[in-house]
Amino acid sequence: MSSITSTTPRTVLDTTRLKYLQALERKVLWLAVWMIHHANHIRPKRDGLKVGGHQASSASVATLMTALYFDVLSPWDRVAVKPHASPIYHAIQYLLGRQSRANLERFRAFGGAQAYPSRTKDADDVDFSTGSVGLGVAMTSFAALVRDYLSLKQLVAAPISSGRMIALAGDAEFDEGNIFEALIESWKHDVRNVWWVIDYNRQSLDAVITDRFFTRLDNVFRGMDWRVVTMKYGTLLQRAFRRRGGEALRDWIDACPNSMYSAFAYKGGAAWRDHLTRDLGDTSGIREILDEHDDEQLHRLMTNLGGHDLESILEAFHGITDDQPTAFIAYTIKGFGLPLAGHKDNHAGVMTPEQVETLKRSMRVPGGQEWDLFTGLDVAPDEMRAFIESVPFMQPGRSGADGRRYRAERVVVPAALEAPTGETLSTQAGFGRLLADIARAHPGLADRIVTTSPDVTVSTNLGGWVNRRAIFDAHDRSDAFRDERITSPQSWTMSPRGQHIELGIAESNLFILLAALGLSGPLFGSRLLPIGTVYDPFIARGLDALNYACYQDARFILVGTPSGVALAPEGGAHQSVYTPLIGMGQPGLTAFEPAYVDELCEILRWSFEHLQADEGGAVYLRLSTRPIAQRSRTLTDDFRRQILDGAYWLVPPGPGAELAIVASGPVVVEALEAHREIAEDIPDAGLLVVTSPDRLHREWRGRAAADGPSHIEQLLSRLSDTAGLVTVIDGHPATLSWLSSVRCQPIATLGVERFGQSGDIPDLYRAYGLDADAIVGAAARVCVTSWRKRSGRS
Ligand SMILES: Cc1ncc(C[n+]2csc(CCOP(=O)(O)OP(=O)(O)O)c2C)c(N)n1
Ligand SMILES: [Mg+2]
Repeated sequence: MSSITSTTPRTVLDTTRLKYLQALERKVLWLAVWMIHHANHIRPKRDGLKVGGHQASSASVATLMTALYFDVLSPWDRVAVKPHASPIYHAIQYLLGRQSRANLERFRAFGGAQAYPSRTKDADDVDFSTGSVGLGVAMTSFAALVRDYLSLKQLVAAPISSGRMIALAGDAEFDEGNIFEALIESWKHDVRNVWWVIDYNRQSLDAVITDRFFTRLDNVFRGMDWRVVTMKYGTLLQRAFRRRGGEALRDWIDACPNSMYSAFAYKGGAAWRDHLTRDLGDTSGIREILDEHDDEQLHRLMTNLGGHDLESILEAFHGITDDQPTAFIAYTIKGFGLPLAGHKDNHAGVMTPEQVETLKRSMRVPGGQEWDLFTGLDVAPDEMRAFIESVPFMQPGRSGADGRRYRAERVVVPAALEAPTGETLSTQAGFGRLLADIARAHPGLADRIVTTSPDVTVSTNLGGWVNRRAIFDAHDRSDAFRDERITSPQSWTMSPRGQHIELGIAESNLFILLAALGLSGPLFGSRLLPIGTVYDPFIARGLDALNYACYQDARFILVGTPSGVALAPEGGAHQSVYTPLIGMGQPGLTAFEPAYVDELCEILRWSFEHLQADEGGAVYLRLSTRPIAQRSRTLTDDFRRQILDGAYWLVPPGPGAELAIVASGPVVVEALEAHREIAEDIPDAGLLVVTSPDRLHREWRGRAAADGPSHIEQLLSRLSDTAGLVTVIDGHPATLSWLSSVRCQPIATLGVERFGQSGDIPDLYRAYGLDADAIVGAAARVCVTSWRKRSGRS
């Protein structure tokens, strides 16, 4: 166990408080173990699956989390708890009176306490969901950035503005690169008041972690101007080190490989004695230490690491009085205090009923009182109750009506936005103009918009907005190019008043920042309307973080642009193919792909409403760089509704028509061209524009028969029963292929399934079968099928 320098400051601890906390530490561990045991061995099972629940990972952080929740945290601090410590979190909330026994009895069952702490599915006020390792850790640094953004604009005040954002991280989470991306970004933004408490048990899921890694990590933190506080040894070991022979004992532990130390921690006292006698038996003082401790005491001494020693932990936490970001490296043992301790396979290990029985006896919990809050403690229940009521975390002022969640005021959204004019415009350019117009014409709305982009601000058309609303920075910085009178269309003034957060190229950071910005209302009581722009294909780079943001019900607008193969000459991996399917498949996200800018205008206006609705969510706009001729038309209320519902007839079909072309996005140009050709033979053919395959599909699937036909059923009912459909999208054809099931109609689906060629649009659309010829050809084929169906031939 190689050493990292300890910088723990010392403060005096109140011994009575320590007594309560030590009792709670035992109770928290017991309840977590029992919760998992109950789920695995007592609750009836119906499907033969192991329930699981991470007893070893839980035991690892029982002391750290007891210290945090019962002593250190203020009501304004926010915590991302290590995913596999969920049982400890629930046990603590149960003790605090914020979780029910019924939910604990249903741990990992439908509707009960969740396997991984969940903001949306748990009842006990989880601040940040965790589960996909690494993301919760990064979330705290972005939440701190959002807190600072709000506070520098005086949208929140103390004490909310001084709340710490704390991650309780597993050590293997630091194998995830996204943490380091977040670390760099938070350094660039000079983020303050973040703590990362690392449960350094030197084990991951499969194995014991390599020895040398954490000495490196220490340097990484320091390089980013973080303070590093290492809690390596507890008070028992520190006392032993001060004795004769203590120095040698310390060196022995420091030199002990992680895997050996873990193995001894599993085997217990006799193993420690054997090896210490063999290696240090002749060293003066060691024999006395060994003789004074029986096997059990020796085991307790040798496993007395900082992360299991309340005194050391409290000293370390309370020793921090400034806002410098701080990493606490807490040495722990996975499974500490349980028979699973230290075993390399303990991650998924669940204690046997016999082992739980033994633990129960040692916890002095009589049969039938396993869920009891105060049984078996050295403190009288009344005293403990009073102590719990007095802990800082439980003091009044904790957020809004729903426990720790605020209900932020709504931002008023205008009834209509004015669509930018121009004969030829891409949806991306239209978006840029719309935002710049909002900045000018709708200050109330604009003040709450915050934009962000991973180094593609200019190329996603946010330039006009940034020129008006400036870049956010904790400090005032002028634009050197402007000061030097160098001509540029972009003004990059930076100040705390700025409303665009510029990120480095790391899409994962974009989505975690959107998650944090999109929760600013419930987390900090002040609503923001975040918009993030990214090249559409690179959504895939941050997909898990996008999923993470949506799972937490964060509210934001994601703009994917350029999209499709229509960015033509760029080619290669800049082309996006299956993002429409992501838009349809991602829960919590509503996807649109407008063809025309007036559609986008209404969709964007609606999105600002949707972000604020109780049953709302996040929005994804897939926009194109392809300039197309705009239509001059008036948006009636009914037309707007249809745009939002997901489709409208651009060219209505004649009654009972036998063919319709269905187009989504700017490929409507080819659809119109093909439609003109087809109309010579089939004059009543229709052309349907799909603005949102996602909303159209969802409403169709979710609609009860009693509620009448869905929007798409109504639209398609204008066609004959046997009419053929030709769908076309600059994206994966499966996006629209489901349309054939709505009325069991023959269909031909055009779209992109390969990618990577540079070219111009005519060449690429020909190569991928999206041009007018391809549409006409598909129409001919589908008409034959349709005719066969009509005439009863197969
Ligand atoms: C992104 C992701 N990949 C894989 C997993 C599966 N997994 C769960 S826990 C774990 C190891 C965690 O080790 P550590 O963070 O050290 O936690 P410990 O249980 O040791 O406290 C892995 C790989 C996951 N949850 N998330
Ligand atoms: Mg670990």
